[in-house]
Amino acid sequence: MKNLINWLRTTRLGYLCLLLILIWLKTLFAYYVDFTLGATGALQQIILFINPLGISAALLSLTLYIRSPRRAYLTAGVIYLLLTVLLLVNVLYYREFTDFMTVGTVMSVKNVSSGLGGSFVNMIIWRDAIYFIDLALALIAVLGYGAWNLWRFIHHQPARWPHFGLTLDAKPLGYHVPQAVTAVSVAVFAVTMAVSELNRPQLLTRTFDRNYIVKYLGLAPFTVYDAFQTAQNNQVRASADGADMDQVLAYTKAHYAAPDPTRFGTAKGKNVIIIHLESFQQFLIGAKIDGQEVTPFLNSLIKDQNTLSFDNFYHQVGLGKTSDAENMLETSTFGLSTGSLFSSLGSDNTFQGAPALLEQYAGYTSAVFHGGEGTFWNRTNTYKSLGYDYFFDGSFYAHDSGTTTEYGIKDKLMFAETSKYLEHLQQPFYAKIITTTNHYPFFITNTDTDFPDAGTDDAYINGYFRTAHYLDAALKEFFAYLKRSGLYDHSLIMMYGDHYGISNDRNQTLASVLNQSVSDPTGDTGSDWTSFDDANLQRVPLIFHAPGLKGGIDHTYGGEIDVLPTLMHLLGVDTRQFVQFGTDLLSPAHNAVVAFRNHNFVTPQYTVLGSTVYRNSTGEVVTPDAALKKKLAAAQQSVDDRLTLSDTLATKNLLRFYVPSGFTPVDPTKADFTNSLKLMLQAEAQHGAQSTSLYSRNQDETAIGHYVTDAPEVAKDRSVITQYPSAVADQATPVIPRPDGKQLIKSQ
Ligand code: GP9
Ligand code: MN
Repeated sequence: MKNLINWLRTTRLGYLCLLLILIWLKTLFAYYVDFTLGATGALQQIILFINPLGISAALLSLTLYIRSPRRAYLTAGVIYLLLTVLLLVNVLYYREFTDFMTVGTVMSVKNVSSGLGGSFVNMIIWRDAIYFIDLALALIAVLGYGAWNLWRFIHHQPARWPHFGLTLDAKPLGYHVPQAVTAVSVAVFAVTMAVSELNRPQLLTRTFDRNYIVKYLGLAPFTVYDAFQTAQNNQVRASADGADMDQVLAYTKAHYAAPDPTRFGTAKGKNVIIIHLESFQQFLIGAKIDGQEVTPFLNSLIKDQNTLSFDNFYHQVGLGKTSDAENMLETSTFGLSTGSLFSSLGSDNTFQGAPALLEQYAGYTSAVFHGGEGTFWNRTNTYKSLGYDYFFDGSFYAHDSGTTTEYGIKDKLMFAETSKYLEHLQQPFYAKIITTTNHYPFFITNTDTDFPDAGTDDAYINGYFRTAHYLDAALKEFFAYLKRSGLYDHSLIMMYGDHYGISNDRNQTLASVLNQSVSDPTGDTGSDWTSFDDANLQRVPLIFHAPGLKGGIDHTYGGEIDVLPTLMHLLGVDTRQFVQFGTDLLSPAHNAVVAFRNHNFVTPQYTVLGSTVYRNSTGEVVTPDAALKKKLAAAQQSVDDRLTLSDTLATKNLLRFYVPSGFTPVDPTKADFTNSLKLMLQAEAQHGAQSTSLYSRNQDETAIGHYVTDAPEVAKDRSVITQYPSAVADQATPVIPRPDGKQLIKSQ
């Protein structure tokens, strides 16, 4: 034993072994504690156990070729540091996204701005010390030595270097030792690859999901593989031509679902107000904490006879989360299998999005409102590509201290401030309002809500119900305003939850609150919790409300991909020639197989997760007979076809080869979002007596006086919602003369 410790301490190979053992242990800790890799059977367990070894050893062995001992030791330390950072970043990322960090995500981080950084720090919990305690101690030692050396320098004493109990091994290694070590490491890695290929054929060519690749090959090979894929993607685009588009068109034409004629056009000509309910899951509807309804307003709205809502509606986002939801809602094409489509393709791809389609086929003006950083998820660029006329980002909102939470302006203020812009939009308008308060870390003060704490030992779950309650209260105020101002009579309001707020690793704690949740037929908690229960919780609300709309709770199975055709048909816009992968939820021909981004799926009867089939009504695992197998294979095919074709469309940027008849492709360079207010007011002025904005219809009177909110910031100073923030106020002045010379736009 003593000899072994000495060997580890005093030889180069020993030092490398030490680092290898440490990174191996850390990785195994992550595999078993932080990641859910789903290794089943002895073979998979063995692969999982040894897969961190080969690649780490191969990388560390490279330092054996460095002759200078100090440089070799330092390089090995740096490699160890990088492997640790890769691991830790993935642990944190996984905690939020239940997936691994991809090169695409890293590359788009500059677009995603600083928001994720803030969340990342919030993600760290005590046990993460395992990953960096050694590095932290080393850093402290280095700093300590630095200070000591300064003292020694002043006192004319020679410097001393930290040695961490190691002795630098100055002996150069024989010529063959480095080669032998590298060869053995590579061989270990090759064996893991070969065994993986046997156990899971076509692992890399089919890329089932990231979990699989990490489970079989490890984190570092996954990252390298992913980088390679990204580079390849860039090439793919260059190789595309019009013939690829024909294949997509053949599919979407063949799978077009004609609208139910009794529903088609029933909301024709109405304004569309889309409210993006951040991180809002279906289980919130009807849920109670301490006997109090979490969402009393939405609960009553759903019962209203003018409300059409769906209770088997799933989010289908991938890693792009909010941006994936937005992309599906506005294009009826899927997000990417990796990263965010908005971030990676939003600036350059050709889109045929809802704002442009509704403008060109139904005369809508479009605007999108988000009270945070405009660059987040590359929104500013992507919204231009989608054809939005105006984007009111955080710079158009009062961002005084106390008015914001992490991702943007607080929801109550968001709706109130949005209203003073909304009233200048030409009608009919298509307006999307993105809420943010109900976002991880779900923080809200007692001044903003008095809703009770759910009392679990998970602060995020407790906060989630409180922020959701706050959002519900904000919606109530906004609806009241819409009614008082008169906008309500001419509007179709659509609300949807973009994705989960509570990630899968928290669901068991959540289950104790939901107990026999309506959205989980099994009522599982604790040890009988399964992936089926997780899948059930991926339901999010989809709600349409308009005076005169035929309401009811619709149990049709569907997902975010299906919203655009549903909405367009309600508005009376024919979708036959558009490239859409979803189908109208109200159509008799609707495809009720709901595809998750990882190719798992849900049908009205079954939930298929990998190779496991669950019966929806009972949650039990079923072994399909021949007939069911055939049915499920067809469903899987439909899922794969849609996802694959949608991916081809996006990665090859195929829409540049297709222009629907009567459509003019969007020119994103024409938009000037920093001047959104100015341009909107100019348009209002230029329309003169023909202007259809609420403000013009009210004889140039603002309706913002109708806005009632109990937000404490407004109680203190109402100008928070009635005045333009100083950064954009000059866009409303000087007063713009109307062409008929009759009246002037008044600034508020
Ligand atoms: C806030 C949003 C946050 O609107 O951008 O994005 P998410 O983390 O939910 O994807
Ligand atoms: Mn979101």
